[in-house]
Amino acid sequence: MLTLHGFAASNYYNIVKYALLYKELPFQENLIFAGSDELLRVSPVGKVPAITTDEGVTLSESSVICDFIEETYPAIPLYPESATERAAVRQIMKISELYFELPSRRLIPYVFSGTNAPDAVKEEVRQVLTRGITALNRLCQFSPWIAGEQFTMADIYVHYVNTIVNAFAATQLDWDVLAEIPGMKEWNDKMSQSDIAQKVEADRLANMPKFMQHVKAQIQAAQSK
Ligand SMILES: N[C@@H](CCC(=O)N[C@@H](CS)C(=O)NCC(=O)O)C(=O)O
Repeated sequence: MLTLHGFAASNYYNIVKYALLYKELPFQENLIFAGSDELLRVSPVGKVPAITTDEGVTLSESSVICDFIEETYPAIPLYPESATERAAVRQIMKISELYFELPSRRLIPYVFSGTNAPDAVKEEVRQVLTRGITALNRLCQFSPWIAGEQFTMADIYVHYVNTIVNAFAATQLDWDVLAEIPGMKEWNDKMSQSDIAQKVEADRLANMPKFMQHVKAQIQAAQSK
């Protein structure tokens, strides 16, 4: 059986978890936080998520895992059939990761330590997000799904990217980033109502206290060095 390694408070973990649930694949979850030797054994850079396949192979990087799951278990598809349309789906995923998720993620340490990000960092984040907004405004269709008529991996990916944009960029920058893309908020709300999204969210909330304890311990360890 597939094993999904990581923790439910992670948005990247939840992308893969959602895809596995959507495809109705049996899998077990192995709770590991970042910074552990156990995680390094399954994820070469020590990041969540990672999976162990049925053959015992370990894989990391959410988009790589998404591709592997699709290619290995195509019965319930999450990508269109045509190569061009598949590339369009991956384009949305990649742009949301590079220009939405990663800049927003830069603000996480400030939120966790209860400090305000320096203006220069905020400005840099704002500029990258602005490029993301322009690109996603061109690419997202919301008709009714993000890449068109078919529900795809891009719907899952961007939904969990948006959790980071909302939780960190929107709060630190006092900027309703998603509102800059007409249709994004309505689509995002619709996404959060599915049974799978609700299960993933319930698991995330259940994992939060343990995760915050882990973050606190890491901050204390760093301060005592
Ligand atoms: N590019 C990676 C990013 C994964 C990632 O940043 N995961 C976070 C948890 S949400 C993590 O493991 N952070 C620990 C660290 O940066 O050391 C992916 O797509 O899987």
